[in-house]
Amino acid sequence: MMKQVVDTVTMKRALTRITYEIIEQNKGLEDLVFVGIKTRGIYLAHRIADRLEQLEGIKVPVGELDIRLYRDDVHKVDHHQEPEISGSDIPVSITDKHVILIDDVLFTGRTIRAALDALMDLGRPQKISLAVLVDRGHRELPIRPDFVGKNIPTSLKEQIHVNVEEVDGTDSITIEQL
Ligand code: 3GP
Ligand code: 5GP
Ligand code: MG
Repeated sequence: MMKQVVDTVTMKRALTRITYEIIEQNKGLEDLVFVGIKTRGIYLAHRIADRLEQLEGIKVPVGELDIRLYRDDVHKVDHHQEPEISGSDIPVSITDKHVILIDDVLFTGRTIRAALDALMDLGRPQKISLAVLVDRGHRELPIRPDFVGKNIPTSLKEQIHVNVEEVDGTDSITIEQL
């Protein structure tokens, strides 16, 4: 069973609000680097970068991290496996920069932990923040987002679907009962 919880307009507003929050909290936008996490986080990172350019006339570089679970069983309830980095493409040095990690869904926090590891290997950022479109709860590590589109408390039997126009043909968020 699928239930839509966020429609197109609301999702665009949430991304715009995150963009304003990033602008408000960063005096020197020149030091920012966005890093999107694998598929949908990358699209969201580009959306926020485009919006920020419209609003402030500043182009923030956007990089990518590909983080996967060791085993390909994302639909199982057992999430206690360590994600690993399977690729990165970050076009600028992150040393002394303020890196904002951007992902679609924050769940246990293990993906972000792996992302932090990967970033530390790539350079010495001055600061790392986290922006997510959805925080679905169930954290297993002391990781919290700095920018949140929507808090959606879930049960472990539910799965969030973040649809983005670039991949799914529409912007929306739905919940599926597994
Ligand atoms: P994404 O790459 O766009 O983020 O992990 C591969 C895809 O599976 C993800 O898409 C994500 O949307 C989806 N997914 C749904 N539930 C889970 C989950 O519990 N863990 C992970 N890693 N991915 C999930
Ligand atoms: P974590 O590592 O925090 O447990 O999970 C975060 C990663 O897994 C994110 O990159 C996200 O794409 C994916 N993920 C976890 N749960 C869900 C979910 O319910 N829906 C979607 N779309 N992705 C999820
Ligand atoms: Mg994701």
